[in-house]
Amino acid sequence: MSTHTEPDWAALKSDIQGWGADMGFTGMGVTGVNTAHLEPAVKDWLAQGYHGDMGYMERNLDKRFDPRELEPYTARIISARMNYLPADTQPLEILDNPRLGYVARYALGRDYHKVIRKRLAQLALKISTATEPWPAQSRAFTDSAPILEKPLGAMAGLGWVGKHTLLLDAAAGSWFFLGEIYTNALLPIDQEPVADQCGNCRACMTVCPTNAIVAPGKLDARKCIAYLTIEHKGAIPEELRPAMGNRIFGCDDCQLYCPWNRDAPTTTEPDFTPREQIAKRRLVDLFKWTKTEFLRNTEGSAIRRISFAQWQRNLAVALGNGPADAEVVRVLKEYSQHTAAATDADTVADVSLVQEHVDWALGQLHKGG
Ligand code: B12
Ligand code: SF4
Repeated sequence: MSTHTEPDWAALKSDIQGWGADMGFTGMGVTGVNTAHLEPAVKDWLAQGYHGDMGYMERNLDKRFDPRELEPYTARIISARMNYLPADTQPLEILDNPRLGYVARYALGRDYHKVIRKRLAQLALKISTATEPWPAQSRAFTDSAPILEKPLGAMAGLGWVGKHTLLLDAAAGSWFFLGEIYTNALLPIDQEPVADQCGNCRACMTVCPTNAIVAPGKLDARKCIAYLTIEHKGAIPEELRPAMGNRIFGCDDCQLYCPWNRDAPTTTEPDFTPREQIAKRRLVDLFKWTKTEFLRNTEGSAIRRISFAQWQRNLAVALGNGPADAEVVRVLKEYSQHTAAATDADTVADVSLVQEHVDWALGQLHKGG
């Protein structure tokens, strides 16, 4: 039995929502820990092999299905969203220009993992202070633990899971990140789930360049360009390369063509301001970057989640999908010459990965022009 006076949970919840808004969160809801009903759909997804080589998706399933396995004190989950779409970045214009590299809108500014986790941790601290001497325990997450963030967000009333599998809201669209606070604070739960409003629309499914959305709400990640360019470490299957176009880090098509995103709010978060050296650059210039330039230009960005070899691999595919400009052909050919200098085992493996994609690109350009 607790010896401490119970805080006023309803008042605390409204305070948390106010603090969260001040910190830049654009929506917040509270849900309980009953997530066992998600187990069959996730297990089915894994059984189909849709996760590809994201081995971490198979691990810690007990924690994914029961938040208390991750943090035993958890009684409530606060789900929060933060908008990331920068204003005026002309995504369709970039996608239409095969000489430019398209980077997913979420990765144009500072890495959201750092931004969101830090703020949610500050919020968790505020909760502890506000409930004293009641012994609050909380922990903040964003994309950093075995958590089913989208279904939790849906349970907390932040939207519905669209056919593209992302969380979506009529007013907020889908250009937002999700993060959570697991807590023992007994905040009132948001009971009202948001109704699915996709209706008969299949825009995301038909526009997907690689047909990765195999059924409504079911994504074969192995075909998704976000997976191929970010998560996948090895060679990109040849049959998928042409459909990747100029997408060099992630993909947004299923969101760009979603009617609910037509008037979606843009971000006001200074940390998500696009970096000039990434936002609208010629592929050939990006391919010319040395490893040192890559590390410097992507410091603190989500792009640092991929290696330099993956970066060059993605660029080689995009160059192969573009026009056969003399400069492009020359730069690709030069790559083959300088790689002969590689000696240590890791570098040799990286170089042979990139080289294979460079050879493919040269073959494509030769065919085309
Ligand atoms: C693995 C992963 C990926 C993988 C696989 C994507 C996927 N759909 O699962 C890849 C690399 C492809 C990926 C891509 C992207 N990702 Co991602 N990803 C994740 C991660 C780490 C886990 C997601 C997961 O558990 N997948 C497993 C499958 C089984 O789960 P599921 O899709 O949620 O749906 C299943 C169940 O939830 C259930 N279900 C639940 N509700 C409903 C409702 C209906 C109607 C139905 C039918 C089923 C259903 O059925 C599904 C089984 O098929 C999360 C972070 C996290 N920890 O949650 C971020 C996360 C989902 N990604 C995010 C983002 C932004 C992206 C990209 C937009 C990035 C980009 N621009 O390149 C793309 C979008 C591609 C897409 N259409 O999904 C955001 C999404 C925010 C939002 N608004 O929803 C998250 C939440 C990260 C974050 N913290 O903000 N991602
Ligand atoms: S992110 Fe791109 S490749 Fe992946 S499901 Fe959406 S449209 Fe298809």
